[in-house]
Amino acid sequence: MNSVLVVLLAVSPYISRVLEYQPAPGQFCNTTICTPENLIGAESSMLYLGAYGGYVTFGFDHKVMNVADRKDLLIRGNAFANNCEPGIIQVSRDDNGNGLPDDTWYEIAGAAEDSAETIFGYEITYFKPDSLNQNILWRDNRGDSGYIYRNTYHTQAYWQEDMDRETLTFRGTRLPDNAYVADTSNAQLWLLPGYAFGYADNRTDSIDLDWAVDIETRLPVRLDGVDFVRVYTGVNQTCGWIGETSTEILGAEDLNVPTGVETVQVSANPQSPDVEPQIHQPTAVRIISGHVLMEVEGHLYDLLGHPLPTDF
Ligand SMILES: [Ca+2]
Ligand SMILES: [Ca+2]
Ligand SMILES: [Ca+2]
Ligand SMILES: [Ca+2]
Repeated sequence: MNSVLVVLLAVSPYISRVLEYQPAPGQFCNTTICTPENLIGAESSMLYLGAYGGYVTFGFDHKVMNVADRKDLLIRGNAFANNCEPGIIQVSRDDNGNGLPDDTWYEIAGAAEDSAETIFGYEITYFKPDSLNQNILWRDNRGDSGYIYRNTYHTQAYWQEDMDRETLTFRGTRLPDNAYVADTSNAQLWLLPGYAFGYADNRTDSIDLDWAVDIETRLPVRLDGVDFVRVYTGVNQTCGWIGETSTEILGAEDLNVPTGVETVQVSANPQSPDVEPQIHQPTAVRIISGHVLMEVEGHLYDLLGHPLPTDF
């Protein structure tokens, strides 16, 4: 073989792009934590999703692989003990290859999947208030209604001001309310314990892609990897003076991509350095028997660029 193959491996474990962002109304709308670019890279910071249904969709510079017997994805939130605001995680493959999140979505089934209080096919509509300093009315597809109430701590508009819409509708799974008041004798002490696994902004925030299910049938699906991840606020609950429950996330990480690997040179024939190099982007990163490997045009290489024997 007389060619020199140079592989530029620009694999970062962190979010590289945000494709969609639509917060639901809430007390941090129209603030700096409503900036979707906050999620990108190793130095990512907080993004606010608002009340039930508000979401963000993001991707990486590679397909996040479902590595057998390992967790695959960590989504960072700002939860701490008894302050969990669980966000539901969805994943998708770019099946039509257009780089856009317009393919079939699957949902990560977390600890509340089998709860009798979990509602599938939940739909909520928020209504733009007549003036931006008013509470925000919502109605759902179960005949209930309520308000996202304003509080004294946040005085800006709770309805996204640069949005040219009169209503805002979200559809998804609604998790059981997780908040309760521990002490009514003094100031209300609201406690929001987390679910055991499977949600964002919930303390235990790493997931296995093996937990993905079909959104309609709730049956498990087998995904070898995903190109897009979506997180949406999963509870519709208001907690007195602390206001609406709203998921925040601070970034995400592919747990099976090593940090610090940016460029890899694959030399099929190091003795011929004058041959015009070919630049290839790896199509996947795989972990086989504990080894991190790149796949380029169907061939596997280690992270030093050495081709692996075909019988590896
Ligand atoms: Ca896995
Ligand atoms: Ca697509
Ligand atoms: Ca929140
Ligand atoms: Ca939070």
